[in-house]
Amino acid sequence: MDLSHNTIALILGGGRGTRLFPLTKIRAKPAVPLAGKYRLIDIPISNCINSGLRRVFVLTQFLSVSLHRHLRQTYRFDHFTGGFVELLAAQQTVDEGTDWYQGTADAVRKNLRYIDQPDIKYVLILSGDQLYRMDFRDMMQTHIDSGADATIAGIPVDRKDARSLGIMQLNDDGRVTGFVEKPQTEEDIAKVRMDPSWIDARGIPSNGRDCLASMGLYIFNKDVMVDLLEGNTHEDFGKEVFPGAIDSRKVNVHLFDGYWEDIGTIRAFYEANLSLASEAPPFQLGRADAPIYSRPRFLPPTVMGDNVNIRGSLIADGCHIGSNVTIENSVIGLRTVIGDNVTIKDTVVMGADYVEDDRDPNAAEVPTGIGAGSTIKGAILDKNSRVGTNVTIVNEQGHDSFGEDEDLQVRDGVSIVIKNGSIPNNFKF
Ligand code: ADQ
Ligand code: ADP
Repeated sequence: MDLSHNTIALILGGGRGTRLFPLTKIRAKPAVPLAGKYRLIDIPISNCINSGLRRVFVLTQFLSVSLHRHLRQTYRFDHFTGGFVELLAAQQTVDEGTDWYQGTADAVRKNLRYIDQPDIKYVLILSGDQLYRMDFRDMMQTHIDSGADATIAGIPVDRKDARSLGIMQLNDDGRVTGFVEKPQTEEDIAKVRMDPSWIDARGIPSNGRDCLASMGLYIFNKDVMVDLLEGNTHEDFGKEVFPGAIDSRKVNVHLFDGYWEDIGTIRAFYEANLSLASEAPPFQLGRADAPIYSRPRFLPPTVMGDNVNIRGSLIADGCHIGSNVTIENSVIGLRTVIGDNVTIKDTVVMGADYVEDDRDPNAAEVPTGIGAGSTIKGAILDKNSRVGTNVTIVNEQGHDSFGEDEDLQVRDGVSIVIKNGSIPNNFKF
């Protein structure tokens, strides 16, 4: 199976970015840092590369400088492969109406001219905020074997998870006969639930799961996709395109049962980062046969002082960690500076873009990183944030909100110091 010539991938890089706010306050969602040294976009692009697919468009709202730089510096294919990773930003499109992509289908429609090339036979549509590893060649094989017009990747889920996903009903041949986007009532779920024995019969232990969810990953025959999107105003694949298409088109499912997480909300993003840092991570970033790629950097190894206790954590390159420091179940991103006597638990520290020189007379009062004597628990510290000395961020009272312009905010119960945010010495929260 060779995807290098006839298939193009479109990665949906995010709408208005409200669910991951404030991490998306000043950057496009695909550029949000993940696991200390990657960015969200590295996951779908790595899956494409590891599947032999090297023609990739990333659809995003803003022409984001940092995202563009990351893609340009990371994904360089030699010109004999014809490979590229290119950004298509909503604000650039010339279509009348608003600058924004109105939804996933609208985003693809507004870029049809880039996809509708004679040598392209298939279009693979991917989500930009999921953590998983999939060989898309397997999915393409399913698609071709079944002779479908479109194939949706599907995963068995239980009823609790069904409410936040597109749920499909299939016939015995694997053809989709019902599709309900995010069914909210038991009645709606009952309309599309599957018999668990159907799932078991296909070699996947159902373990009580009786719903089949769309993973938001689709393969379309290009002509069918153009046909489904042109001449209408359908905004979303899940809400409108698939529910409308399943009667007239042959839509099939490719079953998947590996690790797969939607990390498009603060809570899910936070938990996925911590799970990668756990002693038995459910997802391996560095699997030799299918690694997750990121920008190569030439950073020195991390330096640590005396009596540093680290448990279940990821420590990226270029960090300076002082003495008497405890780090538990946390991610410590590139170039993080941590002072003496600091305790960090259940926290995602994204790191910094530069290391500050403390001899600089113009240096800010609070340098980047975490000052001596501080305790941080249950937090995300975005890039280049500055936490002073003797600061406590534990949110014991369980405050759940702060203004959108504050440097410290709480979302989904997670304290967040925003990018470039500064927390003064002795601050307690
Ligand atoms: P959701 O994740 O809720 O459900 P959606 O918000 O449409 O769907 O996001 C899908 C992907 O497209 C995400 O990566 C998102 O960032 C991106 N996206 C959203 N709006 C966009 C826009 N205007 N421009 C560019 N990108 C945009 C979908 C399906 C469900 C399925 C789940 C699986 O609709 O059926 O179960 O994904 O996660
Ligand atoms: P984010 O993680 O928020 O997307 P960026 O990638 O935009 O952050 O990085 C922020 C900073 O990194 C920029 O303000 C800039 O100073 C610095 N930087 C890193 N690489 C470069 C580069 N090649 N050219 C210019 N600035 C760079």
